[in-house]
Amino acid sequence: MKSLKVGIVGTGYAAKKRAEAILADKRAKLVYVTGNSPEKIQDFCLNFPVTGIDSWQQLVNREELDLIFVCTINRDHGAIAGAALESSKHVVVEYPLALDFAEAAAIIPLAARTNKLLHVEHIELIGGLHQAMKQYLSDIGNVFYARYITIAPQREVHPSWKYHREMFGFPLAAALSRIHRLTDLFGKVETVTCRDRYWDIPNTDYFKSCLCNAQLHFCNGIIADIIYGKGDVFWHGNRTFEIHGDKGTLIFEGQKGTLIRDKERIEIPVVSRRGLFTKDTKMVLDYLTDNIPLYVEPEASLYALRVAEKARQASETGQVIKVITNE
Ligand code: NAP
Ligand code: BLA
Repeated sequence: MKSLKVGIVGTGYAAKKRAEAILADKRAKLVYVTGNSPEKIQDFCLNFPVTGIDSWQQLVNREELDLIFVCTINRDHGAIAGAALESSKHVVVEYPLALDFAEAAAIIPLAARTNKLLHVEHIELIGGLHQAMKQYLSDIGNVFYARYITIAPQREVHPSWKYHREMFGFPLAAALSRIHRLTDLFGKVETVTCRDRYWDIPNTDYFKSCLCNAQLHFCNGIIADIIYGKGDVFWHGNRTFEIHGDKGTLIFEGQKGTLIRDKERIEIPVVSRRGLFTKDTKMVLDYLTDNIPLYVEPEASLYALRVAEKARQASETGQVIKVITNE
């Protein structure tokens, strides 16, 4: 069987993981890569057997390519994914599909029109923590409250896209997995409130820290808090996901999971976060070669993005914002 010819946009962590996975799989062949700085493109080509190209506009129009991985900064996802679909390529894009909801919503029909795959990666769904949450959810009775905190202290913040308003985007659209984990578990959202705060680097679009705190009110009555923070104002990291039910509580702190019921405290093993890009890449190739369904549809990602957009509106206005699903 002919192997799928692959191009990658990006040279960072996600791009490297994709390249490793493609090189290890006979069903695909890594052909081209492009990125931001010429030095990083060159480094990438020294580390992997691949040809460098100057720009993503050139890469997405290469006749011979079948499949494009979009692994660059959030600001550019929508434009690149859209152009690649227009050029009749299968597209895999790291979340978010686009930072803007309307832009993302316009890309999904392009895939149907060209009869190509559009896969928005959501590795958090195939990770150990989420799988364990799903497995044990029925052990805690009726869920009424959830809280997901990710705080990442950084001692010296250098200007980078992850600390830039436009390139990173609104934190809950950028770090979309925070909302997506919750919508995957609890369904549709009725209303959202949110507050955010930035510690800006004066006279630039860069910041040194940010904090974003949203509360989602689900249609089934569940309340969920999302707390996202990073940067040099934080002195203690925290990655805690807890779900409270009327029969018990599930708490995951880092990789350590516990189910608490009556006097019981049951330890829940969680497999490591490593290997998820490899798993995602394999599932994409399973789909393209054997039609095996993928684990997530772009519409689910788009819904999370809608909630993120409403959270952004809530933080701008200080109001409770309705998430209307039939807009
Ligand atoms: P990364 O390691 O920082 O790589 C970022 C890439 O974007 C590099 O190729 C970098 O090139 C390029 N870039 C930086 N600034 C740019 C600019 N101003 N204009 C154009 N390109 C620029 O980031 P990453 O972790 O691979 O993340 C890539 C994407 O994957 C992001 O959308 C992220 O949200 C998503 N994602 C990542 C993970 C993860 O585990 N890392 C998980 C889920 C989703 P230079 O170095 O040459 O500047
Ligand atoms: C998500 N990780 C992300 C994202 C970025 C990074 C930019 C997307 C935005 C977000 O959801 O926050 C970047 N993650 C990093 C960096 C480190 C890190 C620079 O852990 C530095 C160590 N990602 C990795 C590594 C692992 C990893 C080394 O770079 C695991 C060993 C996993 N990152 C990982 C997972 C997600 C993610 C599983 C999905 C988010 C989630 O779990 O909710």
